[in-house]
Amino acid sequence: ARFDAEQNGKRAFNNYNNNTAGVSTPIQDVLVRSIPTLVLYDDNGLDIFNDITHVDEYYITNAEMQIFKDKSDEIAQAHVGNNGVLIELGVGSMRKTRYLLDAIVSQNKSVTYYALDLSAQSLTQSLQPLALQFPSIKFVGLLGTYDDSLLYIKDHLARDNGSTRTLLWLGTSIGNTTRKEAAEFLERVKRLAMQDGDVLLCGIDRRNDASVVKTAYDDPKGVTRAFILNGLRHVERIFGGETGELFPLSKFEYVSLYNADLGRHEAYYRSLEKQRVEVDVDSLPHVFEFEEGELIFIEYSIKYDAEDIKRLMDQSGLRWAKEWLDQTERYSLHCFAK
Ligand code: AVJ
Repeated sequence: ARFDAEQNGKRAFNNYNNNTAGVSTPIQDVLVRSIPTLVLYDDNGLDIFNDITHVDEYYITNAEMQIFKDKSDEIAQAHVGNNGVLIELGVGSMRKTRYLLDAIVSQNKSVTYYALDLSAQSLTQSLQPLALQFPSIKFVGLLGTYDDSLLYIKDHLARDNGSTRTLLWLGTSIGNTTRKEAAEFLERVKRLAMQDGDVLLCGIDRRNDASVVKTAYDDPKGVTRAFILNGLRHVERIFGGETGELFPLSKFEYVSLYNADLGRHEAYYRSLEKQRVEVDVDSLPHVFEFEEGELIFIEYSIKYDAEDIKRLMDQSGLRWAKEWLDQTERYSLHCFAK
């Protein structure tokens, strides 16, 4: 299944225009316009995100890695069946997946590993070295969106006698959608891709100190800033513009806010001056006008405490089974069961 980022981006950006289906996020009781978060994840954005995972201030990656390093034996023992199927929603860098695969192989289990991603390039880059390192594991790449893959799993991965599925949704990817959307997504995962006995291992960032979160999303080296601003380059391409032509960096900046009450980091663009951006939408000329200082929403990174997780379980119908914390207790890997 192929995902057409250009088409999707265009469709979604159109909503921004009439502000109906586009997200509106209340900031100080003002509704702001928004650009779909997805524009951050073009090939260049995926590369910069990979750089973020090497930034010390972005504690999330190290925390999750440490959990897999310490707990993979236990996880593989209890939650990966022999002749089982592993399905990772979004492959990312696979640095932590190695620990789990190591444990599986040393327990002499044979598994098939399905890795899903939006980018063919990152699927190939991630899976090729793993296939060499773990010859006893069968690797299959799935190119497409989460929802494409849930349907694929439902239709093609009929579960034969007794083997179980272990789904992985790591890296606090859940944080990019609202709490309501996250619960709805988990409900679909449960309904379409899980059967009794299957589990979903879900890596989720906790509601940490505001200063810790703030530094993670506005790091001193500016890697996060580069990641967010790259979204504007992608939007320009979607509109057929040249680099820096429609949204020059002299006229927009990155704004990072941590809303501790709501437990979420919010990323915005700020228009540095009053300006008009002229584009074509479906071959018709269209003008976007921005006020000086106007914020344009681009991304949530939503955090979960124990109460939030409980609500997520109530709303999705999944059953909470277990959790593992990293040493700093900032991050948790949850095991949800059907
Ligand atoms: C890919 C959603 C896990 O929200 O922590 C990192 C994306 N944005 N820095 C996150 C992101 C800015 C990241 N996720």
